[in-house]
Amino acid sequence: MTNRAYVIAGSEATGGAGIQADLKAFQELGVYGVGTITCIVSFDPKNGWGHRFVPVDPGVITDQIEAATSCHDLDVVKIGMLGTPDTIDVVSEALQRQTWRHVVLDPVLICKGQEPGAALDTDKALTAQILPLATVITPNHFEARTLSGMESLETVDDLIEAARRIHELGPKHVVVKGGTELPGPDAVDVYFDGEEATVLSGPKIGEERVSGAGCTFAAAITAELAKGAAVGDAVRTAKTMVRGGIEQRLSTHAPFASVVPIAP
Ligand code: PXL
Repeated sequence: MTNRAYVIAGSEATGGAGIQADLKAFQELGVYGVGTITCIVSFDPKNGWGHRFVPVDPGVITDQIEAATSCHDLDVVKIGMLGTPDTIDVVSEALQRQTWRHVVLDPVLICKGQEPGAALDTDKALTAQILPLATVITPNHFEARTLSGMESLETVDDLIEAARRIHELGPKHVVVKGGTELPGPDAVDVYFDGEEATVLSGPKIGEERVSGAGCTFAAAITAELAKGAAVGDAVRTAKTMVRGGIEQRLSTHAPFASVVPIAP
């Protein structure tokens, strides 16, 4: 296991999403994972599993990044949940201290249980400071609508148009995930590489939302890129992995199941 992959993301205390899912996916795909924690999310079982969110002190985030990047030669990084404008400031600054072969951005705007628009300043900072550094971005339906400025995404052509618009914001490779939100029997993703749009589709596995699927998808892309895969191939492997992970999902005492990252 000589390839190393890096993730800067939040901790999610149930183990289903966040950096816990990322590091499992890295391990499954045979890369050595290095992680920096930006924030701690603990769903509250006494309060409808609502979000409890604590940001890590920006200085401590900087220290973690310093330790990770000084200890290892890292050239592929996944960015997951950042959570506050202060965190975005320090992560953006740290990313610009070295060159990266790939920065994979999972633009986590809100998590399950959060109100849309709850964090508008964070969304704006992410778009202004992190998006231009990303080489690959993996927005879900909601994030694609927000980032593209499109009112609704109902068809595959809408997903393609959203991917084109997000591409114009900086990232060379855009994967828009239709997920369960797009009407129809299939889960459809669109991969746009700046020239060509490729539609990746497979039957939906129920309509239930599964925690950690998006995290695992971007983490799997990151791991494959760390091993030297081309972006299109990495995206296809990630889709297969998430599909298997949803099929084998873990039911929990929370109102959502957890994806189980398993190498395809
Ligand atoms: O699934 C998005 C996500 C990412 N990262 C963390 C989270 C969540 C959703 O709950 O808590 C830390």
